[in-house]
Amino acid sequence: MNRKTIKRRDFLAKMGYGSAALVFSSRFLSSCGIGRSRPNIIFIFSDDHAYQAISAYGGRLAEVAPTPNIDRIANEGMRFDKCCVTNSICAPSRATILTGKHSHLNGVVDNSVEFDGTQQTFPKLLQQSGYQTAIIGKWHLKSDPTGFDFYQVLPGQGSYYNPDFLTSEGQIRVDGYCTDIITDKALEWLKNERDLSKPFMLMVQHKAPHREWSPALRHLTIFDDVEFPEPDNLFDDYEGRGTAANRQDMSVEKTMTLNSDLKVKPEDKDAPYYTRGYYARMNEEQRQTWDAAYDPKTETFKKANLTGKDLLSWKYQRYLQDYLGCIRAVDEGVGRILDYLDETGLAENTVLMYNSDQGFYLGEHGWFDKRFMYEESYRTPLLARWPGVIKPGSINDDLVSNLDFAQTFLDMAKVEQPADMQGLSLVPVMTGKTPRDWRTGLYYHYYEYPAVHSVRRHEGVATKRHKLIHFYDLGEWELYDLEKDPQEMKSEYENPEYADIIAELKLELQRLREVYQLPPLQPDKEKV
Ligand code: SGN
Ligand code: CA
Repeated sequence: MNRKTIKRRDFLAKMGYGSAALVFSSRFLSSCGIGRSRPNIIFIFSDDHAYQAISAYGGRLAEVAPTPNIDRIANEGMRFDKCCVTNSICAPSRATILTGKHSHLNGVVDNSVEFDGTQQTFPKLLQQSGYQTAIIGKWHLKSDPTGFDFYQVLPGQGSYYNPDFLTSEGQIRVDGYCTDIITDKALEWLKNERDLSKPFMLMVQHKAPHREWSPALRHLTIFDDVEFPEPDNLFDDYEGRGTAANRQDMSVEKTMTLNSDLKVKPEDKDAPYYTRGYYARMNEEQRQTWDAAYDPKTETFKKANLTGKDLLSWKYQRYLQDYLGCIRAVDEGVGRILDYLDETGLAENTVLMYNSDQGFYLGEHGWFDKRFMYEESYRTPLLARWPGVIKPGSINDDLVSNLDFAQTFLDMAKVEQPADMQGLSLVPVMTGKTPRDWRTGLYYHYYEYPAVHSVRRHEGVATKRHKLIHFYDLGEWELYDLEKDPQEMKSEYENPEYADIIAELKLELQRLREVYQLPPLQPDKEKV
C-alpha cells in the first residue's frame, strides 16, 4: 500500500468508514472535494473588522489582543497589505463583492438602496457552472438573496443575542450568540447538508464586530485587566485637514453614547437602553451574566467622575474592550472551521479567504466607524489560504480591491470572467506571479451623505504612496503622502512641491472615471 492509500484509509476511518470503503474511496474523496481540479471556496467575512485588530497585521494591539486562528490563515497562506474597498460602507461593499462592479453600476451607492437581485453576480455564475452555493449570516442588502442554493441570513443588521434568521422557509429565531450560531450553521451545512457530488462556495458572514460591539457572554470580561495602547492621534485636532474631517460626527469623544455604546447602565429602568437593543433581546439568565459584568464597570465609572482627556481615554479603553471582545468569538469560529477542514482533509482542495466589508477606526483620529478614504477605513484585511497554490507565509503589497473578488472566485472555479466586471482576478497574485502591468491606481467613491456620522461625499484615487481625495460637495481637495505621513495628519494639496504629483493624480482620476463609466458628479448642494 503506498503512502497515499494509507492516508486515504486513515481519512476514511476518521469519517467512520471501514476498509471496504477503500475501493470507492476515489469517488468518495473527489465528492469531498479532494483531488478535484475546481476548488471549494469558503469566504469568511466580518463586519467592520479593522486590520489593526488582527495580530497577523502586527500593530499596537497585536500583543494584547491576539487573533491566533485568523493568523493561521496568514501563516498558512497570504496576507494582503494593500487590499482596499471601493466605497467604505456595508451594503455597497457587499454589492461590489457580489457583482465585481463599482457602486454606480451595481446600484448600491449607500446603505439605503435595495440590491437588485436580478443582476449578474458571481454566486449565480458559479451556480450555473455546477457549484453548490450557500450564504449564512449578515446579508444587509434588503432584497432576498439570489444565486444561492441555501441561505440563512440575518434580517437587516441582525441581533447579537438570540438572533432571527431569514430562510427560504420563513423567519426563525435561534437562542444563543450570533457569531457562534453563524459558525455552527456553517459547520452543520458543511457536514450534513451540502451536496457531496458538487464543489461548493460558502459565504460565512458575521455581524461582529459591528456597533454596538456586544461580545459573547463568556467574553464580557476578558479584557478587564488590559490597558490598550492608544493611537498617537487619539487626540487629533484635525488641523491640516479640510472641512470634512473637522465636521464629521464619529468621534469617540462626542458621538459615542455612554449607555448603548459604552454600556454604562442608566438608573432609569424605562431608558431606551433597557427597552430596545441588545439588553431587551437577552433572556433573564443572559441578563444576569451581563449585569455581573457591567454593573461593576458602571460603578467604577460613576465614582471616577472623569472629565476632559481622562474621559476620552476611558471611553477608548471601554470601546476597545467590547470591540476586541467581539472579535474573540469570530477568531474562535475561524479556528473551528479551519480545524474541520484540516481534520477531514477537505482543506486540501478548499480556498479559504478572510475579509471584512471595510476597515474601521479604533481611536485613530479620535474616531470609530468608517466611510472616509483615510487609511484605517479604506483598507480592509484580506487573508487567503489555498494549499498547494499559495505559498505559506507570503505577504503581498500589490494594490488589490474588493472589486476583484468576484473575478477571483470565477477564475478559481475556471468560469469565464464576464467582460462587464470591473476588477482583476487575484489568482495570479496569489500564485506569486503578479502581472507586470498590474494596476498602479485605485478609484474610490463614498456617497452616503447626509446620513449618520456626517461624512461628506468624496471620490479619490490612491497609488501605493499617494492619495488624492476630492470632497466635491465642498469643492475641497486633499493630498496625502503615506511615506512621509502614514497617519494622514497633513494634507499636502497646497504644497507646491507636490504640484506634479497632483497633476498626475488628477489625470489618473479622470482616466479611471472613464474606464469605470462614472456619470458626472452629483453634488448634494441643497443639502450642504
Ligand atoms: C448603524 C450604526 C452606525 C453605522 C451604520 C452603518 N449605528 O446605523 O454607527 O455607521 O449602522 O453601518 S448603531 O447605533 O445602530 O449601531 S454598516 O456597517 O451597516 O454600514
Ligand atoms: Ca460594515
